[in-house]
Amino acid sequence: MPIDPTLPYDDSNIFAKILRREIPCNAVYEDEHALAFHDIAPQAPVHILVIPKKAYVSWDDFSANGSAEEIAGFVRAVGHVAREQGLVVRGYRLLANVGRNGGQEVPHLHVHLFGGGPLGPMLT
Ligand code: DGP
Repeated sequence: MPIDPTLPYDDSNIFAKILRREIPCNAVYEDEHALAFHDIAPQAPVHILVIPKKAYVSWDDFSANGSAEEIAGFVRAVGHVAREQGLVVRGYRLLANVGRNGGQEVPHLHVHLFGGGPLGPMLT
């Protein structure tokens, strides 16, 4: 069920639990700003989710309320993961679903990183 992005942050969401290490994830990268891990239901040969360490509901929340340092650190982390995964030469796709029309299911900002092969017109 897509989320209502106007609701306050709910720290019982699944990615908050992953950040608190209450449930496991298959992590590929972590730094002070971001955690990256494999999507549980991959839609491409490489399908990684990159999430900020701090509590932001969505891209809208993060872009409005994140500090310049957090935003820069997060954007750099996404690029770093793509390079580390060897996706740059053949290319990749980034996607952030926001709210109901965007189809966002988990109310903690996440950027989908797709790659590893030709991608169809739409994913997730
Ligand atoms: P979105 O529709 O943009 O909110 O995508 C949520 C994604 O999160 C979806 O591709 C599946 C993934 N996902 C949901 N629960 C878990 C989980 O417990 N672990 C991992 N690794 N991914 C999850």
